[in-house]
Amino acid sequence: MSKNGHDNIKRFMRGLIKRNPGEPEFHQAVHEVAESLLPFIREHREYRRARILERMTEPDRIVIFRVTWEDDRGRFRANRAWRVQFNNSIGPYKGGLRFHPKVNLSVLKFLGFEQTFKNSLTGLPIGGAKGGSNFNPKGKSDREVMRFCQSLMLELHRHIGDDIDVPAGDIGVGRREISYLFGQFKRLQNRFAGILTGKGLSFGGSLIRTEATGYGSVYFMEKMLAHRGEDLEGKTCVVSGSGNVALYTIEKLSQLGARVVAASDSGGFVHDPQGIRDEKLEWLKSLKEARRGRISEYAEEFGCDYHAGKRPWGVRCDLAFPSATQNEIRGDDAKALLDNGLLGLSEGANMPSTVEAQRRFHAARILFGPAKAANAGGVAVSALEQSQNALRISWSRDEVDSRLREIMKNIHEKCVRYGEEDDGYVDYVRGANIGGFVKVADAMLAYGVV
Ligand code: NDP
Ligand code: 2IT
Repeated sequence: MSKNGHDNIKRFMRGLIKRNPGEPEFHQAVHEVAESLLPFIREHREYRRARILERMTEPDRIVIFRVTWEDDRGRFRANRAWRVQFNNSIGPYKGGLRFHPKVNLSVLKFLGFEQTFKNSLTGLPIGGAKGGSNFNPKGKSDREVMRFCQSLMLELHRHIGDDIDVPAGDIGVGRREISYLFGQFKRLQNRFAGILTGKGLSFGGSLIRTEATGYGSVYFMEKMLAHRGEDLEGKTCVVSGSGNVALYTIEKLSQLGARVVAASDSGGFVHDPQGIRDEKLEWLKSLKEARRGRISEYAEEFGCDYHAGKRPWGVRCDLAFPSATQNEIRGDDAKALLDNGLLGLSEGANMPSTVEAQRRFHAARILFGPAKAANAGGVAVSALEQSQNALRISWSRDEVDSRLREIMKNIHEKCVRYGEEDDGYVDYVRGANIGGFVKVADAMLAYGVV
C-alpha cells in the first residue's frame, strides 16, 4: 500500500478512536475492515462523497438496560444488558446474544459491526446487530437462568420484532436460553412470531440451525481447499472450543474424512491423536450439551492428554478451526501453527486471530477464511428459520443443508471475486470485506442522507 493509503487509514482510525475511546475490540474490527475498504472507497467517488464508512461505523442505536433477578438463595442480583442495532439497510437487525462475564460495549460493538458485513455476504435480507449481558451462566441453576432470561426479555421485547430485530444465540446462549426468552416474549406480547432464531424444533426452530455454524465453517474450508485443488480427506485438524460451533465443526470434519486431534474449553485442551469421532464425539456432545461438564473429563474418560490452562495451537495440524472466542490466536500461536506446516484456517469464532496473528497468516499466504465469511452459515440458517416462520412451514434437513451449502459456495465466490490477486492468491479478508460492504453501501446511497 502507498504512503498515502497508510496515512488515510491512520487518519480514519484516529477519528474513530477519538469518537469511541476505550473500545479496543471495536477499534480492531474496524481497522481490519478499513485496511481493505479505504483503498476501494478511494476508487469509488460516490462512496467517498457520501462518507459511507464513517456512517457504517456508527451504530443506528444502542439500548442499555439493567436486568434485575433473584437467585436461588433469594438474593437480589443485577446485571447489565445491551442491544447494539448496528445497521438495518438491507433487512431487519439480526445477530446473536452473548452471556459472558467479560461482555462489554466494546465487544458487542465489534460483533455488531462484523455482523453487518457477514449478514450482507449471505445474500439474504438481514441487517446487523448484537447484544448480550455480563451475566455468567456458568454454575447457575436452570431456574436462575430462566429468571434472568425472563427479566431480560421484560425490557428487550420493546426493541425487537420479526420486522425489527431478531436475536439468536452466541457464547453462553443456546437452546435453553432461547427457549426461556421466547416463552417470555410470547407471554408479554401474546403473539407467536419468529422474533428469535435457534428455537426448539417443536416451536418454530429450523432443522440444521444447531449444526449450521460449524458445518458452514467446514464447507467454507472445503471450498478454499478445492480452489487450490485439494480436499479434506486425511487432513489433521485442531479445533478450539467445545461449544456449539466447535462440536459441529468436529462432526462435519470427521464425516468428510478429516481427523480432529484437539478440542478445548476455557480450562485447557485435550489432545487425542486417534481423533475425536463416532462414540467419542457423541460422548463429548452429551458432556457439553446436556451435562455442562469440562473438557478435562474427556481426557479422563478416553485416556488421552489434557493440558490445563493452555490453548491447542501447539499441536501439529494441517488445518485449524478456532471456534471459541475473540483474540484466541496470538502472534506466537500463529507462528507455532505455521512452523508446524499449517495449510489453512477457517474462523468459526468471531475475530479469533489477533492483528499480529493475521499478519503472519497473510505473509505466509495460507488459506485464511475470515470469520465474517467462514462462520456466516449460522446466521444464514437463522435467516432460513425466519423465512420458514413467515411462511409457517418447515423444510427438511436435506433442504436446509443444501441451501446452506449453496450459500457458503456463493460467499466463497464473492470472496474470490473481490479478493483474487494477479498471481491467483486469494486474499479472503479483502474479498469478504469488500464483498460484504458493497450491498450495504449501495442501499445506504439509495436512501440518501439517512
Ligand atoms: P458456546 O458458548 O456454545 O461455546 C463457547 C466455547 O468457547 C466453549 O467451549 C467455551 O469454554 C469457549 N470459550 C468461551 N470464552 C472463552 C475464553 N474467553 N477463553 C477460552 N475459551 C472460551 O458458544 P458458540 O460455540 O456459540 O460460540 C463460539 C464462537 O463462535 C464465538 O466467537 C461466537 O461469536 C462465534 N459464532 C457463533 C455462532 C453460533 O451460531 N452460535 C455463529 C457465528 C459465530 P467454556 O465453556 O469453558 O467457557
Ligand atoms: O455471530 C453470529 O453470526 C451468531 N452468533 C449467529 C447470529 C444469528 O442471528 O444467528
